[in-house]
Amino acid sequence: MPESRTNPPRRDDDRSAFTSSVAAFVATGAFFVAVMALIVVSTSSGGGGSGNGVATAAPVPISMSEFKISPAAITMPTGGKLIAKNTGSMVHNLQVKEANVTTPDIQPGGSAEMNLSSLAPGTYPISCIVPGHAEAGMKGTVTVSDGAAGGGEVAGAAPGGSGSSAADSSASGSEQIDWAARDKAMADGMQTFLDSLKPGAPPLTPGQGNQKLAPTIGADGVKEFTLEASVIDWQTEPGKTVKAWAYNNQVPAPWIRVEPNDRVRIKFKNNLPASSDIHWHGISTPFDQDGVSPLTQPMVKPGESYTYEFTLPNRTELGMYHPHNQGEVAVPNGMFGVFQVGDLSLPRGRTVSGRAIPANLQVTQELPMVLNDAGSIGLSLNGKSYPATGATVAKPGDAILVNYYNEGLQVHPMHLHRLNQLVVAKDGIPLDQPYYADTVLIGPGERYSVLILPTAEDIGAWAWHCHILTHSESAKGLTGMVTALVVTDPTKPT
Ligand SMILES: [Cu+2]
Repeated sequence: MPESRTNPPRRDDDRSAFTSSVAAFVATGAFFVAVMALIVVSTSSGGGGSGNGVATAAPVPISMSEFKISPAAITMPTGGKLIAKNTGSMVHNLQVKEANVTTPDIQPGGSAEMNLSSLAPGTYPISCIVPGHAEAGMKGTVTVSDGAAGGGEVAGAAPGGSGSSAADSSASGSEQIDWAARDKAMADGMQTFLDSLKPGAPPLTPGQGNQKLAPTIGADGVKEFTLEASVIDWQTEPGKTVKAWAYNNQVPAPWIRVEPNDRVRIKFKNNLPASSDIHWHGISTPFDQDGVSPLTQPMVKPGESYTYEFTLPNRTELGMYHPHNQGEVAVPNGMFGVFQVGDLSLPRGRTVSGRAIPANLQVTQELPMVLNDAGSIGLSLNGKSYPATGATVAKPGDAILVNYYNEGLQVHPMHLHRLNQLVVAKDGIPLDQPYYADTVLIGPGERYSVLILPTAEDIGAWAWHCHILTHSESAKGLTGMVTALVVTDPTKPT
């Protein structure tokens, strides 16, 4: 952003540079809140005719968007119908299991009627059954009343809390958004995040993924790795512990790093409640090692083991490993890891968009950034949600190589403030024409590799987040897919 160039960090003392960075970061948060206000206004106008005097026979409207059902608690008369409207930007559906009714997939802007006349008076769960959407918040209840005519009625707070967003309440017109409370939540979350970045501060949550897994060398010289899958307790953010499906008790799974032409043997033990397998996504394996049961191998049943063995090609590959069997459950729940073969070749000594890349460029840190958005893990970077995402710390002259891996169900435009990202590879394949971008869109299954080259002009704590704003903002402040790049000032003690 050009404006920020006119506002360099102050240099009074070593605290003030940090404080001014913080101010910039907080100001960014305030901007997000303003953007969210606009979103709230625009979605509520699409909320589908509230203030309705619903006649007994008229279908009761309910709207679906990312990722909520509004109202989350709806009341209707016996013998009635719901009309489910998709006011979001993705495909959704709605299921009332007890009535044995599920709408077809509804495109954005579309709607579908649900005849719930089979339901006796009572309260029943409803949800969108597009994988991951219920977990992300698209669930609620329908209460069938045998009294007078029902109608769309908003319960003040949705069960579970996270679904009760400002959009719910503004759609009803019956409740005011507590902006002051939102400001406080934003500020408190930021304080927690910034405190966690102070030197010597303990991590906000126990457990860390992407730990490099050293091979043992078999008697035949093959590099051997052991991966054991099980359900574990995993803390994604302070106060939130989920049931993660994990390899070797970590999310993301261990980072496996090998070299071109290596022969590897991976011993897999399945302690999950479900059958599984391991697919080596983006890695060139022989057909029978591709890990797609029951196409290329038998399913590995709970309690069983299975061994993969293959020789890697003579080139760099940046892949991921995850189950293919029951993948839509297992992967969002945490079963994903980096499988890296060799080092990417970088555009050293080249000039891209007028900016010269040093011929002697050395990568000072290489970071996987694994994206997820569903299942028990939810909106996260490397298995953690803000404020537990931590920050990447660098100094001017460093070269940070970030490999994004999208193991989620949605696209994520990853935006880094101020510093452009030099995109050097797609899916681990070096680009003949590297390019700079401030926002890199990563679809499910994709990998993008970017170089970040901070200079002395870039000192500060820069927000780095998914720019689908509901992936990085909520009524509770910054959330989910948010981290920071902290460029320290080498002339100041830390
Ligand atoms: Cu996103």
